Amino acid sequence: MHTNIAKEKLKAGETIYGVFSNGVSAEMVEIMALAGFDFITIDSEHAPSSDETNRLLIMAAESRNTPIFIRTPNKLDSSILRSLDIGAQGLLLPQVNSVEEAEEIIRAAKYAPQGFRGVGLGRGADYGMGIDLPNYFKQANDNLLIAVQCENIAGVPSLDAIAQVPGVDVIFIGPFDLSQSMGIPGQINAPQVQKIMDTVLEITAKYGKYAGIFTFSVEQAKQFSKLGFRYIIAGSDLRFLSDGCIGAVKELKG
Ligand code: 3PY
Ligand code: MG
Repeated sequence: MHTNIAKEKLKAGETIYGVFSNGVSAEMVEIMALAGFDFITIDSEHAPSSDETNRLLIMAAESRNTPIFIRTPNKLDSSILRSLDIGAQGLLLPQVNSVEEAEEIIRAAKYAPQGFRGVGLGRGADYGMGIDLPNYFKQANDNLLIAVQCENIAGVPSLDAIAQVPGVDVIFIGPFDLSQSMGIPGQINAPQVQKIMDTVLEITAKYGKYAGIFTFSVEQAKQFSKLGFRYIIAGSDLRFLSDGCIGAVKELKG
């Protein structure tokens, strides 16, 4: 089992910067890892990648010593279990709007005593080869980095309780869906959206958890870091590719 270096960095006080893999490409995963991102998150909520492909993307990231997480397509126990069994070191769960949902996620993701994760001993457990079984369960629980998304106004009253759930490490703002749920889609700098960002920063600080957020802009990522966000996803492979293409064509053709 690989040590979750991204989680270690968080614990050591660093801000970690990640990137979404939406291109379903092992090569792009390797490039992002070699560039030095702290972690990569396969976006199986939005990208057309399923477990069969995800396991290859995970192997690509591991070959470049970079932690790789999965944003699951939903909050089902089976999606959580399959992502972990193929070797994801962390999860990002969309639309977590109640304490019950957060508790169920932890039950599905952690072995006893914290939860009831099904025991498969697949690739995430080195196929059961050479592992010290009694220690494995604890190590797997400790290694995992769980981020739940705050991206719906309906979940905001539950944030305080969600942050207190043991095993929830990060509350991660999805600014686009959050603003959409407030009737102002895409207006991520609107004061009412910013107010919820402040709330997430306050609540995570209060309970010793980490605040996370997504942005397409490197400039904004730096500002979020200054505000206290510690787990920042700054763009995606497809976005970097499209920016690079647009820039090159502009240079060539004016
Ligand atoms: C959102 O902005 O809704 C997100 O989920 C970003 O990852
Ligand atoms: Mg979202």
